[in-house]
Amino acid sequence: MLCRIVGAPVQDGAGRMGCEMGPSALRTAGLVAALRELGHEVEDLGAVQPAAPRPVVHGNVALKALPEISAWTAVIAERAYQASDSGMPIFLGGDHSISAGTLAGLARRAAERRRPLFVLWLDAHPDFHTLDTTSSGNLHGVPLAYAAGQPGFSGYFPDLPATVDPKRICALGLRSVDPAERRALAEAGVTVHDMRAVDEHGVAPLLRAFLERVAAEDGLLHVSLDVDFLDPSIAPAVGTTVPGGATFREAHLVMEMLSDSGLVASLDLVELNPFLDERGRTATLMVDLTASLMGRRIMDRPTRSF
Ligand code: 4U7
Ligand code: MN
Ligand code: MN
Ligand code: MN
Repeated sequence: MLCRIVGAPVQDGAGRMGCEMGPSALRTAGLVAALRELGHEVEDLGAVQPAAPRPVVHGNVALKALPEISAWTAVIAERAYQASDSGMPIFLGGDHSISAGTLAGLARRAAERRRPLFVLWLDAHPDFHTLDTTSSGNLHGVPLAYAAGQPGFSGYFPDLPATVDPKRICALGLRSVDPAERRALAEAGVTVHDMRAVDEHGVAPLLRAFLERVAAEDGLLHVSLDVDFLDPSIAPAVGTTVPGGATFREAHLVMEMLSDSGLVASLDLVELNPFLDERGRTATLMVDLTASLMGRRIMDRPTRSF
């Protein structure tokens, strides 16, 4: 498989600085070597360059860095569209606002190919705020709502040539959902598996049911992995830690099942804040999880099925 690495060193969408060092830390932790060891060809497309922000004013005075994130979204969307013309793009964040751009570009690509785009959102949070409902004003909390065509982005974020059907989104690992998000997710029909569901059923049947839907529709699957999907005890390098996250083995199992499915077309690795890491352990874990997703196994398995 040809892996195409795209850096998106965005940090203005998060509440604190540091995510702009994310791509660098993931490279330092050996991402490219890990992919090559698995037999993949790797093309490093370098970093997306920020575009000049144009002034935008919005009624929600809490919003932070709206002109900057709007400008980033436009350039990332264009790059994501280009990078998805062949191989498997891997986007290195950057805070999660980069997914406004990656999803916009990938949705455009999927529409052009007449294939349905599915999204697996691995995160403590659904990031399903609109510009009107966010009270923190941190725009890493809005990308999924934007890409899913929720109201109120028009004129502030780039217009979407194609949206992601909310019924083709599965959010897994949630444990911090704001009231406005809860309502919007239910109304839009997003599949939501919170940590309670993971505790009750285990991660495997929840993920398997979603993968079966993707396979049945011959979909393209995008995976967006927020560091805070993981429990903070194993992944401290994130600004928005929430206790009770995925364990080491739960996270690897998700990646291994995704790999076996053969359905994953693109990946975001986001929210890594290297300034908060402990001797690179979170960056290393993110690279190891990516390796599991790209075929690394403990033991060979006779049949590759999910
Ligand atoms: B992340 C939050 F209030 N919902 O809007 C908000 F809980 O990309 C968190 O998932 C957003 O890390 C987290 O600020 C965004 C908060
Ligand atoms: Mn997120
Ligand atoms: Mn999160
Ligand atoms: Mn976060």
